[in-house]
Amino acid sequence: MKSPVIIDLKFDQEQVAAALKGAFADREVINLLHPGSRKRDLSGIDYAVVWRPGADLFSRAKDLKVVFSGGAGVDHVLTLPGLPDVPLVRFVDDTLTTRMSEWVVLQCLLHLRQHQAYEAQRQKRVWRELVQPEAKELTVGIMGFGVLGQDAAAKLKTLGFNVIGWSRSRKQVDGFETFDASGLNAFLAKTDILVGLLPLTPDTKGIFNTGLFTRLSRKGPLGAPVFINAGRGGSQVEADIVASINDGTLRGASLDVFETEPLPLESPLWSMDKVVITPHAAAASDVAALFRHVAGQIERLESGKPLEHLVDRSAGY
Ligand code: NDP
Ligand code: OXD
Repeated sequence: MKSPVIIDLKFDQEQVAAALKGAFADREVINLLHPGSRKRDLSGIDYAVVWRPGADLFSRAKDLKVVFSGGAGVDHVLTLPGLPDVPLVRFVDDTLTTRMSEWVVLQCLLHLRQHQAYEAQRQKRVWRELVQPEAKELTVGIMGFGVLGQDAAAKLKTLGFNVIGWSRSRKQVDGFETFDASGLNAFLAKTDILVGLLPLTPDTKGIFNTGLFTRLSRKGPLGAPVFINAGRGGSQVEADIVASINDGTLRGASLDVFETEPLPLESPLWSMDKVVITPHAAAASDVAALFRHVAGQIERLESGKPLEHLVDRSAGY
């Protein structure tokens, strides 16, 4: 008999219910957010799909063979108490990648075209044209040149931006200058718009701080550099972002992720004209696509093929 799949996703439950119709057609689905499944015996079940699961999931589901993350990032899964030592698969899918690239491209264009400054002028009914450099005059440096970073890079390049990438190991990607971890200073010195698409790991925690911002290029046509982050909030030091914008080290920022989410009401970031804020919504997981991906991986495993998108636990992503 085919093992059921446990679903423990703190997502919009209407979306989950709609996506579950027709998903996993040939196996039972146990949605733990259904009140009826609270007392269900979860022993003997092989698979769980999780995003901020209940604290007792792993003590109830003792026989899991694979854990699937409901998102691309797995920092929230790796820190779960009782996480079994089984393969952990993250969510990689065009639906998510495309959304992220849309967000990154949008933010780069907003800063290139000085949208925040025009918005401030609009509020004061000021009619004044600002300097208008071309995309090709700016270098976008992407920290985190993985699935999302490389797709965003390709799309930015078609708009004319010069794009460079930084990752732990050096990547060979046609058409892009790339840097490995040891090349950080050289990478930063060339970067006018910094895009963070890094996972949160012990190595990337707090990496976006004043010390790093001061090493960015100030030679671009807009002067001070811009910081854009949609990786994880734990990688940024928000007090440093605020101070760096106030003292001109940074020209502005676009932030989708925060040290504490939701962003606390008292955060000074909320009221800064030069900051664009979105509520961790750059690339939400499409639940139907997530279930297709999980079903596909289960099919692979059960037909003797290796799982894809496995997380390297020692690296933390
Ligand atoms: P990948 O694993 O494909 O890419 C991660 C990249 O970061 C890789 O290039 C990796 O280097 C690099 N990296 C990791 N650690 C370091 C380090 N210490 N120093 C230098 N580079 C490092 O992940 P994705 O591109 O799919 O996703 C990236 C992150 O985006 C996710 O982990 C998640 O946190 C975030 N995310 C945010 C969303 C949102 O809505 N805001 C939605 C989806 C994801 P290497 O290539 O050498 O391994
Ligand atoms: C993710 C996210 O990791 O939405 O997928 O943040």
